[in-house]
Amino acid sequence: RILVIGALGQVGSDLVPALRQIYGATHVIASDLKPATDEAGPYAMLDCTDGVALDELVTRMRVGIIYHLAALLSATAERMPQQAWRLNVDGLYTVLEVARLHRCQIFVPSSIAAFGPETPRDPTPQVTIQRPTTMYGISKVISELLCSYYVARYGLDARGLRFPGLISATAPPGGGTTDYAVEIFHAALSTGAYTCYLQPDTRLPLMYMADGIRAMLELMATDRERLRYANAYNIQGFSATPAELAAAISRRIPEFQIDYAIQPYRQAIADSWPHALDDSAARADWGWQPHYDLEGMVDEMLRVIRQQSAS
Ligand code: VAH
Repeated sequence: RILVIGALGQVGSDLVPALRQIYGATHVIASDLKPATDEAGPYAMLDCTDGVALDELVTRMRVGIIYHLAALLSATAERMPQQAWRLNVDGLYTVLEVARLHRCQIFVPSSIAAFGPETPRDPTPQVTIQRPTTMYGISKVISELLCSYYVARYGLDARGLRFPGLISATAPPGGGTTDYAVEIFHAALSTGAYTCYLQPDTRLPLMYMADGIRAMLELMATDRERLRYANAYNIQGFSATPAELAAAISRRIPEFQIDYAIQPYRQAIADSWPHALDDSAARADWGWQPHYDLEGMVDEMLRVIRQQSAS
C-alpha cells in the first residue's frame, strides 16, 4: 500500500485522489495530524514525529511506498523556526528510519527554497551552491542530503523534486511565500481586486499542481538506475512575476485590479530564491516535460475555481 503523510496539505490534497485513481482507493492511506475531511478512502490520524505510531501503521497496513509531504512552508517556518525544525527535520529523520527498516520506497519533496543568495538565479543549475538563508530552505538542504545518505548507506529508494511555487485550486495555500499565486485567482473571481505582498517584478519559478503531481508519479515510476540525482531534481513549469500573472488574469477578467502592500519578510525570502530553474537533467533522465505554461495555468485555475463556486 501507499501512505501519504501530510495528505491534507496543498500537494497531498491533489496527490491522494490521483494515487487512488491509479491504484484504487483502498491501496492509498491518507494521513495527517487532523481528522479526515472525507471518506474517500483509508485515513489515519498520524503525527509523523511519533516513530512508534508510524512504525505500527506501516506494519499493520503493509505500506511499501511513502510520500512524505508534512512540513512547515517557508513563511510559516520563518515565524516559528523551532517547530519547523521539529517537523521538517526531526519528522523527516523519523520517517526515513521507518522507511529504512521496512524497505519502503519514499518520496520527499525539496524546493527552490533549497537555494540561497549566492546561487546562480537565472537559471539555477542542477548542481550548484546551496546556502539558503531560511529555516525552511535549510531543512530542505538537510532533507536532500539525508535522503542521499540513506540511498548510499542503506540502499533506500528515496527520491525527490525541487518544487517551484505550486499553484492549485484544490487546497488553500499552506503558508508559503508563493501563496500569492493562488490567492490572486480567488480574489480575481470574488472581489475583482488583489493586494499582493511581493513586488510586481519578483520573478519566481512556478508550476501548475497537475504538472507537479504528474512529475512525482513519473519520477517514482522511473527505473532508479536512470536517476543521476534522485535527491533532488530541478523541475519547473514556467517563470513569472506577480505583474505578469496579474496581466494574464486581466486579459481574461478586464476589470481585475492588483495593488501592492509589500511584506518585507516574505519579500526577503523570495529575493533569496531562483528566478528560474534549469530542469534539463530531469528532462534527460526521466523525460520530464511541463504541460502548463503561464497562459494554460491561468485558464485552468479560472475554470476550476468557477466550477467549484458553481457546484
Ligand atoms: C513556499 N510554496 O512558498 C512553498 C515552496 C516555492 C517554495 O516550497 O514555501
